[in-house]
Amino acid sequence: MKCRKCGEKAVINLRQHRLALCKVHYLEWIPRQVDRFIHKYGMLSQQDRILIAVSGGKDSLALWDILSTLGILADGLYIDLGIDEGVLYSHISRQTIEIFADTRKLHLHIVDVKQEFGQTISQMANKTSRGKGKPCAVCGLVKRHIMNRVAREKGYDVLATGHNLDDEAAVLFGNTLNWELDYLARQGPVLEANHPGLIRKVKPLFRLSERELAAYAILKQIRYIYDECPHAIGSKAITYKEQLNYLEEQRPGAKLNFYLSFLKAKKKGLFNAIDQEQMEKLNTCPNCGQPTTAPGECTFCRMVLS
Ligand code: Q46
Ligand code: ZN
Ligand code: ZN
Repeated sequence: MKCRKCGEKAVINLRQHRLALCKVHYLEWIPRQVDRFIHKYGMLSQQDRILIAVSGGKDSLALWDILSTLGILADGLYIDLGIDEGVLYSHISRQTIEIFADTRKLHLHIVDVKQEFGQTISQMANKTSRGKGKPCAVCGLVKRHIMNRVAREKGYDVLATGHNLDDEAAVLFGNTLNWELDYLARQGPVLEANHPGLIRKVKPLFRLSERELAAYAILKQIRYIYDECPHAIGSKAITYKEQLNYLEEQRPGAKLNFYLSFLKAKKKGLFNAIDQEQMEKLNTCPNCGQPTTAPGECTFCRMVLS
């Protein structure tokens, strides 16, 4: 297989784009694609102060690398969840990110959950009956709270995350299977801050697949943590990804089509009524200033500060 641009040996064949590229042209193609998506979906503007949520995995580090390649300055935020039972997941992730930021002279904020709140994610989860042994719901809540808080306190305009097409299509698949209208209304590559306690969120990699990003990270020699969080094992998201991969094999482009068709329907106003309803239901937590659906303290404040 030859590179379509220069005729050299191709390192990757992108079936859905009918495009084979060599290393040099692939490493040029990815940032150009991301630049195109940033403009097409109005994700970032020149004056924006950008914060990237980095986990140590290939996607968020590839995003940081790609934005730097495009000359877009962004600072990083790593949340140390203290998930170090068995495998040293948080410890290794943190080291990986610190090395990445140091060698490239990038600015990194670190929030250590245990230090800040006196308990790790697992300890918080164990306090709730639903979270025992399954810390993901609590973890999601804590991460969202910290991201919004840090972004607001430190004066950032936008938070960028490394969600890729596989992540987004899997979430959409799950939400569609259960017709979770509230979640569907809130899903998308650009989430405007519809409350003063929230930061605007963007996902510049949402049209690139896991495979495309892994190839980019490896060819660019980015050192990232290969292991997923141990709590991700056996999750629904992984099952949905497997199902979608099967579909993609039969019909290249199926994942992207699924997601882009959803965005089209959304643009036509399919979820406008739910959006409006959600906005009207929003209250402000008197303690942290972030939005909450029920009046009074938000779930985070009730759980962590009690
Ligand atoms: S980090 Fe947290 Fe994920 Fe680990 S505990 Fe679950 S939610 S799986 S993205
Ligand atoms: Zn080439
Ligand atoms: Zn609160």
